[in-house]
Amino acid sequence: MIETKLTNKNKSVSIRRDAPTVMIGERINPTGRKEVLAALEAGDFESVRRDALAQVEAGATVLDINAGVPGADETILLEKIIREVMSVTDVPLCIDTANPKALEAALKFYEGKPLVNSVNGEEKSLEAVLPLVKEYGAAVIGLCIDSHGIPASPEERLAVAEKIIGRAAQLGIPIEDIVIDPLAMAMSADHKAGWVTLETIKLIVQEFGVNVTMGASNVSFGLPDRKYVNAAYIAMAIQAGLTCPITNPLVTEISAAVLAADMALGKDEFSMRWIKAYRKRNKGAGEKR
Ligand code: THG
Repeated sequence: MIETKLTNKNKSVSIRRDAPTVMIGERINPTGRKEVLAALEAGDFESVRRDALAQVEAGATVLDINAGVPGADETILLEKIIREVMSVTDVPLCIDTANPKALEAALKFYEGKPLVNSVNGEEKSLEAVLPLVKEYGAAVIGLCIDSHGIPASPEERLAVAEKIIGRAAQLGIPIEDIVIDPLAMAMSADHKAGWVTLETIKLIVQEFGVNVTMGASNVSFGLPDRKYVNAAYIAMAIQAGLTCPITNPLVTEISAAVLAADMALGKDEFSMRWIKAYRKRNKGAGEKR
């Protein structure tokens, strides 16, 4: 069984298909969230610290950190946000940046093994990111996209994953340190988008057995009542082989769907995790059925 180990100074997280799903908290991301953008532009890091703590409290065991504020110096801002987050929690981090300079600066001071988000199948990306992953002993997310764009078919997405895994191997990066992202896109824009991603996950698991992540909330962009769509979809994706979704654990429908999916797949002995989460949700509300 392939195991991806991530660490921070004091905490270690193990991602594997026979263990509970690892939720990577998505909320520290100004691209996806207007309030975060406004706070960061104002130099206010209180909301970042609060978001970090709240996501961990809600069950995230890794946090995605994205510092993409237009016009800001990403190298400086990414380091600042990571330090702020690490001042309140010690879960391993997923460093979400397309900027190799900002990435390297973060890898330099990070104490442990982070998840680099991300590399893709384009030469430029492979050449910039994989050597850094090797040098700093990190794990990395490989996106199923290359210079031709996002492939339309599951087979073509698999081919991009294969290319990334092969190039990593040439540099001595072990397969367990590659986490593949099949790419989740808006189902409202393309009625086959959800299906293609699920089929890609199945192929990747069959072929490589590697861990699989994705921006699981992407599928519901443009739809009303996103939480129900996200909850159903994430459970289906876990059944297909998703092991570490980037998602919002504060949405109860989503975190409950993850726990229920894990239980259905034999990853929750005596339903302990489900019951523990139930008690946490109903803290102070007395016993309820
Ligand atoms: N793959 C990988 N990394 C990724 C993505 C991916 N990183 C970024 C993104 N996609 C995942 N992160 C988010 C963050 C927020 C949202 C979706 C994905 C989101 N935000 C709400 C919105 O835009 O409507 C706002 C929520 C709020 O304000 O609370 O949906 O695919 N490897």
